[in-house]
Amino acid sequence: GDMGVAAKLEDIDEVMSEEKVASKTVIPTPLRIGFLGLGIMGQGMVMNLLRSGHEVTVWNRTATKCREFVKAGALKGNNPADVVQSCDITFTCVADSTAVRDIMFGNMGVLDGISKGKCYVEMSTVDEETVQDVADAIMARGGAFLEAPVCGSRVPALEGQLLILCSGDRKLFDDCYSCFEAMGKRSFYLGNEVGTATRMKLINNMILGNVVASLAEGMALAEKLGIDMEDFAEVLSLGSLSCRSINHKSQAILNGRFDPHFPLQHQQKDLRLVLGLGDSVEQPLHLAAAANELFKKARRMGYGEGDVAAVFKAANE
Ligand code: NA7
Repeated sequence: GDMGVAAKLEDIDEVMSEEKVASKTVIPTPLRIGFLGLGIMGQGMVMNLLRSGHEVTVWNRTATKCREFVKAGALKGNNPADVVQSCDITFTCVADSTAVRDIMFGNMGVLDGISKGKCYVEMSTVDEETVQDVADAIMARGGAFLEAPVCGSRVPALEGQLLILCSGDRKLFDDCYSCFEAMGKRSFYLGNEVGTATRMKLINNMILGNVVASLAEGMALAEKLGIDMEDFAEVLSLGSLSCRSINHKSQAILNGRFDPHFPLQHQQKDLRLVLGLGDSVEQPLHLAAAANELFKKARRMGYGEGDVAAVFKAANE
């Protein structure tokens, strides 16, 4: 292929655009904000809350991850209960339902800090039963609950460009306005029924998982047929399939770079959860079922903490 274009393609590794971050004008709520979970997503989200002038108290299971945020102006909570007690609205964004339940129901967990009027926003993507249990427990103590799973990975989180899908307490959604402005490019209120937002998020990620699995198979086939991979990635990026996911993931596969933007184990979790949703209404999901097996294999091969693009390793065996 053309050298100039090929060289440019190598730079497509997703980098944060300072422009997108700087162009925001958010008027921060005076409410005190708590944030539990400083993983790949939480880190970007908290930085944008701080940058826009919110008062944020953070907590993470591995406490060392709090340091950078305290330097950037955050307060540090000793445990989830402590954060909830000292804040008006507490957000959580952690790995999976085990993490959500530990933080909620564990010793000095969220529930120990909830009293009448406290607000809790669950931003992790977990199964509906867990979301419902969390919502019930919060509301039984007089708290308000909103589920707010997000679409977007590491870079959109850093840029404040997430899509925030919400269902639950309408007033709480309104009170989150400036926080959602800081973290997202759009937020949606999808109704008061718990589970609605998670369902939409899971279907979005099902399509994403199918696309990435298909890309991985396509690139594995191309390699076996002796097709020039750089040319192929370039063709993909110039054709109608060109989008952030295809472009970034094809570059990751090409360069064998699987540092996590969206951890593969979370993609597999989302596929597993969406297959359950399909079950519940007898909707066949042939492609998602096949993609799930491929991601499962990649986990088994040790790529769970790597990027979703590492599913190529399973496809290319
Ligand atoms: P990461 O980068 O894998 O981060 C996971 C976070 O979850 C991290 O803060 C972990 O704390 C925390 N975690 C995991 N297990 C536990 C338990 N048992 N108790 C407390 N905290 C826990 O995930 P992402 O940021 O990419 O994704 C977060 C969510 O958004 C997820 O649902 C995605 O599907 C969407 P640690 O630092 O390991 O102590």
